[in-house]
Amino acid sequence: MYSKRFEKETFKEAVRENVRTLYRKNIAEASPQQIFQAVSYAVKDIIMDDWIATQKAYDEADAKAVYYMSMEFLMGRALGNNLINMTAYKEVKEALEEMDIDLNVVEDEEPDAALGNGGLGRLAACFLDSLSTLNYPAYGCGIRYRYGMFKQKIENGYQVETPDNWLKEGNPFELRREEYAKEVRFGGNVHFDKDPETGKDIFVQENYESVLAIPYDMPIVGYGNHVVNTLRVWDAKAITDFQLDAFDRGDYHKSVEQENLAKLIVDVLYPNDNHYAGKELRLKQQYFFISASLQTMLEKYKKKHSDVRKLYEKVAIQMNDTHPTVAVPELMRLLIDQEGLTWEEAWDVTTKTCAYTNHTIMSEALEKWPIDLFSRLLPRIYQIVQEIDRRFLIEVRAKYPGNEEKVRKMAILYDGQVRMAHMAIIAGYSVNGVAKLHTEILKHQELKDFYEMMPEKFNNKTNGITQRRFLLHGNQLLADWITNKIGDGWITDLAQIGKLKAYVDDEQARKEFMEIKYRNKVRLAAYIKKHNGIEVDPNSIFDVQVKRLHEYKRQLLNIMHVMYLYNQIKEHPEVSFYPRTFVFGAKAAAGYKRAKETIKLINSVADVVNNDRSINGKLKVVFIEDYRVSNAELLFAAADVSEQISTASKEASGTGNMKFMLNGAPTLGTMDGANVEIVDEVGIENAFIFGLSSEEVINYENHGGYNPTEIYFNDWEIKRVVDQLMDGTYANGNHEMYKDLYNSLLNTQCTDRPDTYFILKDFRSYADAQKKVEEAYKDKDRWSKMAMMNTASSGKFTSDRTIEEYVDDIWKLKKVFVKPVEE
Ligand code: 26W
Repeated sequence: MYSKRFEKETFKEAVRENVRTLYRKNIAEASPQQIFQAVSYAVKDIIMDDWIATQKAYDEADAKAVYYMSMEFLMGRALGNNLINMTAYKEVKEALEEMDIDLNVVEDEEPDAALGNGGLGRLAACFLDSLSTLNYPAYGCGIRYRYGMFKQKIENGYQVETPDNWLKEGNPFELRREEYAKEVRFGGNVHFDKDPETGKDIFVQENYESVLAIPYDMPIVGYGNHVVNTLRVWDAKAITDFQLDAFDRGDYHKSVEQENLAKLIVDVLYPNDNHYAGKELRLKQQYFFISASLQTMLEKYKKKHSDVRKLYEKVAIQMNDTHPTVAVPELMRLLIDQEGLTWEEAWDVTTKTCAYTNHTIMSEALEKWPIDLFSRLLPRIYQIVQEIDRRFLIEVRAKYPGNEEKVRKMAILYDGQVRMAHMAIIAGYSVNGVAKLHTEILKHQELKDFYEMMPEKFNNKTNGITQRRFLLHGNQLLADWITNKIGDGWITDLAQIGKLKAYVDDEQARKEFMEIKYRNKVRLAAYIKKHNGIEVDPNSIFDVQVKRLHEYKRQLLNIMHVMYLYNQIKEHPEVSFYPRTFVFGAKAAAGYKRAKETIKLINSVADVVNNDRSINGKLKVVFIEDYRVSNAELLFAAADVSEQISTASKEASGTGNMKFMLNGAPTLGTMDGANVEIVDEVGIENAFIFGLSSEEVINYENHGGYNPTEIYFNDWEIKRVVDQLMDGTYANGNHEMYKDLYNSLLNTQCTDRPDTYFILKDFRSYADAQKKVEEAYKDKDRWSKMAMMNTASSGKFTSDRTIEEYVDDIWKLKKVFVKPVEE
C-alpha cells in the first residue's frame, strides 16, 4: 500500500468527485477523456504530499543537486508510469474495475508528452526516473513546447506531418507556477558604464526585447521511495505593459513585438534528429530556457548561501549535448554582472559546475552558430564567449608554440562561427560519451586534440534505460513472471535479473517465457489489425526495427533485404522459409528527402508483399504509424528480433537495443554503439553480428570511401534488388520514385561519395546473419534459451547503473531519504 491515504474507497470517491466538479457529470455520463482527467487529478493529489515532503527534505539536508539541462524530454505518458512508481498500479486497476472502468482504456486517453525527438530525449526521461528512484536531488530543466514531436500519418505510403497539440485537453500532471517567472532579454546593445550607486564597472544592456519565462512543474515519482523530483519546463509570455520600464510604457510596437516573440519562442520542438539547421529561433529557445533555469538555480542557492564562489558545492549542471551550452557564458554573466565576481572567480565556479555529454559524432549534427546571428541576439553573451576563447587560445599557444593549425582546430570562434562543442569541452569539468566505443572514437578521432590537451576530463557513461517503464509497465506478463521466479528486487536493482540464468536450462520455465512472448505478439497483432488492417501471424518471427529514420541507421538495408527475400520466395516457392513479419516504425525529419523516400519504399514493399497471395503469407511487412513512447512499449514486448544495424561507428550508443534485450529479443546488429557491450554481456552466441567494424568503416572513410559498383556487378541478387528501385516494381511502373535512393547507393554524379553508409558493402553479411536468425528460430529450444539469456543478461543496461556512475564520477551527489506523510 502506497500510503495510508491510498484507500481504495477514498480513491474511488475522489474520482467521482473530480468528474462531478470538473464536468458536472457522474461516472456513467463522463467521456473516456474526462475519466482520464478525473483519475489523473486524483493521482496527482496523492503525489502532492510526497512532492512537498521531498522538496522540504532537500531543503533541510541542504543537499547538492544536479540540474539536467536538456532541449528534449521524451516523457511519454505519465499516468501509468506514476502509478507503477507509486506501487499502486494494481490497486488502482482494481478500484477502477469496481467502477466499471478499464485502466488500459483510461491510459490510452493520455497523449504522449513528446517533448523530444528520439534517443537523447528519451534518455533524459529515463535519467529522471532513475534519479528519483535512487533518492538523488535533481531538476530537469527544459521547454514546455506547445507542440511536441509531430504526429505522423501515412497517406498513400507517404509520411504526412500534423501538429502535436498535446496540451489541447490540458495536462493534469503539471503545475503552473506564475510566481516564479523570470525575465529573459534578447538583442539590443551593451555598453560599459559605472554603477551610479556603487561606482563599480557594469555592463548595461539597452534596447533589448524581453520575454517572461513561466515555469510549469511536473512531478517525477521515484519507485516506492516517496521521492518526487521536479521536471521544470518553461513557457513564454510577453512582458505586459505594466511590467515594462516606465520609459517603454505605452510603446505599442514594442509590446506587440514582444508578444509575437513570446508566442513563437516555445511554439514547437525542432523535429531534427542529428541534423543542425542553424535556425535563429532555436538559439532563442536555448538561451530562453537556460537563462530562466540558471536564474532560478542561483536564486535558490542564495537563499541558503552567501558565497556564490562555492556554488559548485551544491550544484552540478549537466548539459545534454551542446544544445544547452549557452549555459556556460550565461552562468559567467550572472556571476560577473549580477553577483559581482571577477572573471577568474566566475571561471573557477563555472568550470567546476558545468559538465557536457556528447551524443553523436555525426558531423552534420554539430551546432555552429554564425557569429553575426549569435552576437546580434546575445550581445553580452557574445562578449563573454570572445573572452573565453581569447584566454583559451593563450593556453593552446603556450602548450603548442607556433602551431597555428592547432589554434584553428580548437578555437571556439573560427571561420565566422561559434562552435558550441568546443565551448562545452573547454568549460566543462567532465566530457563524456554514451557507450565505450563511442567514447573511444571521441578520444581518438573526433575530439582528439581536446583529449590530448585535457585527457582528465574525458570519461564514458554507457547509457541505460528504466526497467520500470520498459518492463514493469510495458510488459506486465513478463514482469510478473520474473518476480515470481526471482522476487521483485530487479525493479530497483536490475543486476538481480541475472538470477534468471538459473532457469535457462529449465524446460518448463522456457516454455512459460515463450508463452508470454506469444501473448505479447498476439497483443501487437491486434494493434496492427486495428491500425493497419493487416493480419499478421503471431507464430511468425516478429523482426522489429523502430527508431528515427536516418540513413546511418540503415532502414534501407533492412527493406532491401526484404525485397531480396521476396525475390527468393517467388523464385523458389518450394524452398522452406520460416514465416517472418518485418515491423518498421520511424519518423523522418520533415525536410529529409531520402528518409521520406525510404518510408515510401517500405510502405510500397509492404503493399506488394502483403497482397501477394502466391507467397502464402510467408512474408509480411508492417509500418507502424506514429512510432512513439506509448506504442514502443508494445513493440519491445512483442519482438523476437531486435534490428540494430547502423553503419559501425555512427550510432553513439542506441537505447532501443537495450529495451529489446530486456524484453527477450536477441540483437541482429553491427558492432556499433552499445551493441558491443550487449554482446559482451550476453555472449556472441546469443546475438547475430554482421558487417564492417568501426575501424574498417573509419579506414574506408579516410581513404576516399569504397566502390559499390564492384559489388553491384558481382552479386546478381544484390543487383536485382538495386535495379528494382528503378524498374517500377514497387512504384506502379514509375521509374523516378526511388531515383534518389538509387543514386545514393551507386551514382557518383552526385558530388558526395556513393553509398556512404556501406549498405551494399554490408548486404551479404547481413543476409547471412538473417539466415542464421531463421535457423536459430526453427530450433525452439535454442531460441528460447537465447531469448531468455538476453533478458537475464540485461542487468547492466539499467539507467540506475548509469546514474550511479554519473553520481560517483561527475555529480558527487548524496542520497536524501523522504519520510512518508502519515495521517
Ligand atoms: C542540432 C540537431 C540535433 C538534434 C538532436 C543534433 C543532435 C541531436 C541528438 C544528439 C541526436 C540523438 O538523439 N542522439 C542519440 O542519443 C542517444 C542517447 O545518448 C544515443 O543512444 C543515440 O545513439 C544517439 O543517436
